[in-house]
This record gives sequence, structure tokens and C-alpha cells, in this order.
Amino acid sequence: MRIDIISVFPRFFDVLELSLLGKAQERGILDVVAHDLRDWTDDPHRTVDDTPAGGGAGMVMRPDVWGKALDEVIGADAASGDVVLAIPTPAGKPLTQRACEELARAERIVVACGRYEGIDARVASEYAERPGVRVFEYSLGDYVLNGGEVAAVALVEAVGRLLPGMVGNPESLLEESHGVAGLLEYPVYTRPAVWRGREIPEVLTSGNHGAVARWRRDRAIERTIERRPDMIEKINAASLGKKERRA
Ligand code: 6GU
Repeated sequence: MRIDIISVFPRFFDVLELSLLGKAQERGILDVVAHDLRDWTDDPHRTVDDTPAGGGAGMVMRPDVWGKALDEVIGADAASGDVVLAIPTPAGKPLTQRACEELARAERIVVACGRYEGIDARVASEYAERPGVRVFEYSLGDYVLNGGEVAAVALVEAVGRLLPGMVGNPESLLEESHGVAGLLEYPVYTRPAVWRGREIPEVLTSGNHGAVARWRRDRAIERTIERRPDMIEKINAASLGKKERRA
């Protein structure tokens, strides 16, 4: 997969060369390229923003600069392929695990990082009508960041780790939080058996695999009720280990 990121802080993405994602890039599974939005300005001050139409505080990013950048980065070959234009914004749809699984099937993702009060809304409308381009305006959660850069890194990591050949053990993709059962992950433990007087739950060292599986399922349900009651409605009962009933 190829991911292009356009931002006024392209150096922000130097972190993507570290760790697992750096290895993915070395192995050719993922290719991430960061671009400086100001390269598409043509005034001496390299201006990317202007005052909001209708008045109010802050600055809005100009559609003409974004248009030049996106035309060049998306390229003319988009029509024949499958490009997602991902735009981080606190007014977007949630970046869920399901959304990341869908994004992982795209050939290319272009992330357009806004700063200030956001990007002129005509930019999303323009590219949504371009053949071969899907626009995804997304949010990390219900809080406000200064710009889309952190959200772009989150997308690269969450999508990158789903690409074929990325995770050593594919089972760890199924059991983790927001996996198939739609529950948060159960608590995990390792040696030493006693740490600062705290013991590992006995069932985990019993060797009884059925009991371990039931304990983990119960702790996952307990934790989800406590921390994310909103997720309980969406639980996939079949994947909680319930036996199917026949009439
Ligand atoms: Cl994607 N962008 C910004 N600026 N703030 C956010 C966000 C995105 N998600 C949560 N807060």
C-alpha cells in the first residue's frame, strides 16, 4: 500500500520510520511519503490559509492551494484505481477498527492534514466527485487537536498493521480489543508469579484451557460494561462462546 500525507509539518512524520512500520516500509509492504503543503503555494510568504467567510475566529485553509497539491499527489491514474482521500477533522466520522479494515483494502490513501479551523469544505466536495476517489472525513474521538497530524499517524499505524504480512501472529489480530466479539480485551499477566504482593489469577496457571477461555470472556464482558457501556449493545453474541440453538 502507498500512503501520501500532505501537511504544513511534513517532518512530523519522521516518526513513521521507527519500529514496526519502519520495517514494513523496508520490506515493501507499506510506502509512506510526506509532502509539504507549502510546496504548492506561489506567493513569497507561502500562504496556505485565509480568514473565514462569514466571519469568526481562526483561519481556514485555502481550496486553491489544496487543489494543486491533491491534483498532483492523487494524480491522473486515480480513475483506474482505488484512492481514499482521508481528511482528519474533529467533525468527521469515527476512525473505528471496522473503518481501518476497510481502508486496509485500498490501493492508495492520501491524507490531507488541516491546521487552524480546517480546510475549505469545497475541497472534500470536489474530490468526492472524482472517479476512483473516495473521501473519508474522520475523527479520532470527541476532543479537539490543533491539526490532523496526530490523526494521520494514528491512521497509518492502525491501517498499516492490518496489511498482509505485518503481524507475526494473525491470531493476535482477532483477540485484541475491538476484535470479532466487539469487546474490550481481557487483562493480561506474565511472570513473576507474585509482584509486590500481587498474584496472577489462579485460573491462568491451572492448565485448564476451557476455564481460562471462560475467565477471559467474563473479564472482557465485565470490563466492557464498566468502561464502554455504549459497546454492549453492539456485541456479537455468537462470538461470545454461546452454543447456537436449533428449533
Ligand atoms: Cl481527526 N483532527 C483534529 N483536529 N482534532 C481531532 C481529530 C482530528 N480527532 C479528534 N480530535
